[in-house]
Order: sequence, then C-alpha cells, then structure tokens
Amino acid sequence: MKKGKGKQRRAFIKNSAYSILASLVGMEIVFANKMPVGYEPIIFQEKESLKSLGKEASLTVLNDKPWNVETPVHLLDDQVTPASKMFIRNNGLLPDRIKLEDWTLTLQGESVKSTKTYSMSDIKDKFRHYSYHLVLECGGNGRGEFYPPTEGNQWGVGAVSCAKWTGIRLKDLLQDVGINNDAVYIGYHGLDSHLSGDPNKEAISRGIPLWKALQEETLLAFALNDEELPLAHGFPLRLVAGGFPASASGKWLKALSVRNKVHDGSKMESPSYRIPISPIEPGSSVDEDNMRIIESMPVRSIITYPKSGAQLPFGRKLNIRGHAWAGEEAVKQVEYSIDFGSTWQLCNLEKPINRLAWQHFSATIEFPIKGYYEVWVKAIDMKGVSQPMVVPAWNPKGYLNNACHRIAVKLT
Ligand SMILES: Nc1nc2c(c(=O)[nH]1)N[C@H]1C(S)=C(S)[C@@H](COP(=O)(O)O)O[C@H]1N2
Ligand SMILES: [Mo]
Repeated sequence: MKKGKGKQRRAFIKNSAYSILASLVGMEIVFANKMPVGYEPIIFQEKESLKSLGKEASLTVLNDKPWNVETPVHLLDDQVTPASKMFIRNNGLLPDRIKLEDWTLTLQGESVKSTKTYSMSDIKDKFRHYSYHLVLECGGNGRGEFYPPTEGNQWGVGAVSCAKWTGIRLKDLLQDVGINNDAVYIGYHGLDSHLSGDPNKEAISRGIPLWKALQEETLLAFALNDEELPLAHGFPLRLVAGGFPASASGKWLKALSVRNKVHDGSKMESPSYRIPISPIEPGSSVDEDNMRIIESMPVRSIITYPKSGAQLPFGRKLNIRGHAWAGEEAVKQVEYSIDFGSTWQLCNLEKPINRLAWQHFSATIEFPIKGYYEVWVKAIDMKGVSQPMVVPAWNPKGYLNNACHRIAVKLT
C-alpha cells in the first residue's frame, strides 16, 4: 500500500513537473513520459546560451557549434537593430573575452610600408571617431529557399541587421601606416579559432578591395549602438564594410594584411562567397574561372510589421512597415501588391540616415473584401534593378537570394 502511494506521488510530481516544463517550452512535450528524470530539454540550454551571448531567447538557433543565430523577421522592426536582436554568424569558435591592455592590432602584408602595431588607446586617441548606420547582411541570407538545397545554414530572411557602428575610418589608419602603390586588397585576421582546434588554421580570413577600404563609411568599430562592442559581434575591434556581404566585416581583429593581390585567406577561395559569372544548371558545379567574388549585395526589402499570419477585422486599414537596402546603391522605390503581383502600389520610402544604411518604408492598405491575402513587397534600386519575385539563379553555395518578401494576412 505505502509503496503504491509513494509511486503515485512520484508520478504526480513527475506529471506536474512535466506540465511546468511544457508550459515553459510553450507546447506539449510529446514523449515526456520517455524523458529521463531531471533531464533538461536542450531548448533551455540554447536559451541560456542565447542569454549569455546577450541575445533575446526568441531568436532562432540554426547551429551552436559554431554559433549561427537568426532573427525572426518581425523582430527586425526597430529602425536601428538593437544588439540583443542582431543575427550571429560565426565560422569558428568564439574567442575568450580578451583584456584590452593585452590586445593589439598589427598592420602587416607585402604592401604595407612597414609593419606596425597599435594598441586600443592608439586607435581611440590618434584618430577621429565616426558613426554610421550600416547594413550587415550575410551572403547566405535567404539560402533556405534554393532548390536543390545548398550546404550551409538554411537562413530565412533574418540574417541581416542595421545598427549604429562607431569607430575610426580604415582609410585613416592605412594613411597612418603607409601603403605601397601596388596595394589592392585588405585581408583581416581574427582571434576566433578554427573548428578543428588547429591553431595554424584560420576559421575565416576574408577582406575587401582597396577601393572599399578607402570609403568614408568603412570602419574599424569599437562600439555598437553607443555601447562597447559585444563579444558576439567582434569585441574589441571589428571591420565594418556595409553593403558588402557581411563575411567581409571581420570580427575580433588581431591583424590586417595589406595585399598586392586579392587576399588568399580562408574562405576567399572558390566557391566560398562567389557566384557564377554566366548562368549554370541548378545542382551543377562551376569552374573557378566562371566564378566572381561577391562585392555589393543586391537590392532587398523585408516586411517587419505585421508578422506573417496577422489577422484583423474587415474594414480596418493595415499599416505595414519594413526596411529596404541595396548594397552599395540606395533604394529608389518600394512597391507592394495584395493581388499576387498583378498590380503594385507605391510605399512611402524614407531616405537613408547615411549612405549604406537601410531605408524605412510604410504603406496603408485597404482590403476589398474578407478573406486571405498575401502582401508582397518589392524594392528597386537607383539603377532600376528590381528584386525578383521568385528565387533568383541557383548557385553552388546558395548566396544572394533576394526574392520578394511575402506575408500572409487574414481579414475576418
Ligand atoms: N573573425 C570572424 N569574422 C567574421 C566571421 C567569423 O566567423 N569570424 N563571420 C563573418 C560572417 S560570414 C558574417 S555573415 C558576419 C556576421 O556578423 P555578426 O555575427 O556580427 O552579425 O561576420 C563575419 N565576420
Ligand atoms: Mo556570412
């Protein structure tokens, strides 16, 4: 008898513990009765780690070794992306948080006048500080829609941010160190380690052509949204090259190489961050000769309000809003359609706060009758280049899918 009661009691405790777990997870845990006692569902481990990375628990973890975290598109509604909502794309393992007094940046390479090392106070005290709002978009943003699927993180459309970056201009530092006439490329080197643990391998070491390095908006940033740069985004110093695939914006900098040729660091080789020059058959491989390095990102827009699936009473007007950007270009126009692309109306479009920042758009939509609708949005850049309505040309690594963003809306 006693034994039986004890068992029942344990079962009751277990059941109530499960129902607490279920309410924390937000839904029923289907095989809860098979879960070992005391087991912590991994979703909590992810949430804890997200917190320690300074991120909101509502971000989507695509991978935790290395960390790849996506922002659900409706969480990108802020005009300036808060650090807590910025996507993370790491290729290697996060470095330890370094002490500023132990940190230096070395300027090296065959085209530097002479190798020189800077401390953080050299950087902060010697050069003027600038702030720009800059779009960082992963080259693989939108990859999840390519067919046949390509390897890599299956990003939705939320591998993008536009935050306020503060630092010094890379061109001022290059002027201070002195570069030779044959310099054509700047490569970065970070403190993160290769997934294999091999200290002789770099997780990623990409960079930018000299013309991009000399732009006013190309920064070596030590602050994000007026606060110290978070570890996840490159503390203590990162390169920020807005408009280029974000892989060019090296985090956790320890060195920059001034090169007399295109930088040949890790992930500069084909097919990484390259796309075919002439069209290819989906699923096929491409000769290196037919590949080019991605520079300016293509035109794109996202609807950040409302969330897809929104339901509203018939008769109510809907105010939509979002952001549009176009790599090195500005956005000329944003249009929306509620009839599957048959007709398009203009959205209100703001000017960017500075070059290479995203532009905010909005529109007020009236729906003719009750029912299911889709709102499609399409941006057009200053050169007249428009977003495609369907997934653009397939490429081996699934880059640059800038198809129109669409949301579902129900009028009831
Ligand atoms: N050192 C270093 N820099 C890096 C990376 C990295 O793995 N290591 N990832 C790059 C890639 S592919 C992207 S998309 C951006 C992501 O920047 P974020 O994590 O700050 O959003 O950082 C880039 N800079
Ligand atoms: Mo990326």
